[in-house]
Amino acid sequence: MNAILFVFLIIFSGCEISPLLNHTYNEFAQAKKRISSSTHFVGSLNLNIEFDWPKGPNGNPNLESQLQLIFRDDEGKLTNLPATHSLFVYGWMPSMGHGTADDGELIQTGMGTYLIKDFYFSMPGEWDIFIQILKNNVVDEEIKISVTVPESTP
Ligand SMILES: [Cu+2]
Repeated sequence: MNAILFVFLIIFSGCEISPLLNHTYNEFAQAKKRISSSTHFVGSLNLNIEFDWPKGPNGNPNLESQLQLIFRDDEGKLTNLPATHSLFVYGWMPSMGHGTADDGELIQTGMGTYLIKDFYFSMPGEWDIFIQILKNNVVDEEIKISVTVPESTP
């Protein structure tokens, strides 16, 4: 009888505190808010960011890279950042602890569409791109995207 109760308690408490279940739930909640597997969800704005490279990424410091950020609502509609908000994007190489040669210049190219041009990596390798969402010039949310940067991208 004691043995049965013991097994019962293990099963019961296991269900209640399982980190696996919590993990699955969080993944599910996140997946529901992302409009596609290639977008990143910005919780503070309830918007998705689509991230791509119109040019590069180029690890050769003499070759320009360009990043494009496209913001969409949960129905996929292009959406501008609110007037109170702005963006700051920079690159960082975590293994060596340094930044890029130039983090470039951000311009808006269309509804919900932003381009960072004149962006120059200082070398090829594993880089993190940080997208900071600022509200009244204070960082409200930061999104990190890890990229493998080759010497050049044809
Ligand atoms: Cu480096």
